[in-house]
Amino acid sequence: MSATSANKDDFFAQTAVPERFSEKYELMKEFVSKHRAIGNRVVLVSSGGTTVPLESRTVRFIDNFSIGTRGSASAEYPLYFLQHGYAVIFLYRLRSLEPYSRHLQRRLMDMLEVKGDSVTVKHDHTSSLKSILQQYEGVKAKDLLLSIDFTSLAEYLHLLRASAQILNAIHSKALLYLAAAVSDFYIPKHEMPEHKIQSSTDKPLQLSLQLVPKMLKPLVKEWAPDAFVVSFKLETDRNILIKKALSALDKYQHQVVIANLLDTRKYEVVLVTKETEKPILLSKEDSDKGLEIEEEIVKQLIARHKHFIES
Ligand code: 9Z3
Repeated sequence: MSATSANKDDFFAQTAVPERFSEKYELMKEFVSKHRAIGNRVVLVSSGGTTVPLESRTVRFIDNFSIGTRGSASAEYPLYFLQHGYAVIFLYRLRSLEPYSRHLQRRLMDMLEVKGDSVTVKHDHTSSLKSILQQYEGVKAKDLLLSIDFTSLAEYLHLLRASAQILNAIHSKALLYLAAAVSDFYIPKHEMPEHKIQSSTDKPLQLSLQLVPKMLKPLVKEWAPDAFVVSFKLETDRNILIKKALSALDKYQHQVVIANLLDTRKYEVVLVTKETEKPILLSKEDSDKGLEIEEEIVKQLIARHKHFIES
């Protein structure tokens, strides 16, 4: 596998505008302008992994580990803090976890039981289910959540650019929370076979991937220059994590990097700014009680975003 790099214009030129793009664009535009009119802040939460197709008529693709726990959990918390007046665009990988329904996805079968002719919720799950449904209904009634899906890297980046440009209309009231696990490598359209790669040639498969241009740069400089931007840095080596986070802040000049390690990401992150490094930890005890680290991450960010807007 070898890799060379392209610039962002090449990338967008080499990748077709995704299906249903204009419909999604209009939904985001309408959502932002509605919340702008009532003075709400809007947060874009990106979530889940991107695929990198190996064929135009895609049978195979490269993927990554992310199932969107961070993004889907985080999208719920600004809504818990309704007094902070946030609406959420949830840009997520299709079939990854989603806010509210994530609580049911793996447990639904254990929550229900058959009683005579009907299906009911088991007694010990009633109150948690009721609370999730109430929160969800409140969010729906106030139209505070817009979910937009993507699958491939190209779809994600086209939608990221569009949403950032749309959000710039609300200037500093926009918060971009980029938790999606985005591929660093891709195969440009003109180098991709149209049909399924054949295995009958007896030769090992050789792939040549290009480096995806770093989109944080145009995002901060051109697409949403007034927004509060939070990126995530994922590493597996603790020794380079903070250095890489600081280097991203220096290169892209945005506000915050949340640094996390693959193995400990649910219990430990560091909120890094140019001036500060703030560890956020979730104890085993709190985790056993069902608490999540995203609540504290979002609390911290809401406070910093408030300060950013005021200054
Ligand atoms: C993250 O670091 C997220 O916290 C995770 C969440 C993807 C680890 P899960 O979905 O995991 O809850 O299982 N996201 C950003 C990862 C990323 O692609 N960052 C790039 C990098 O580190 C640049 S923005 O270079």
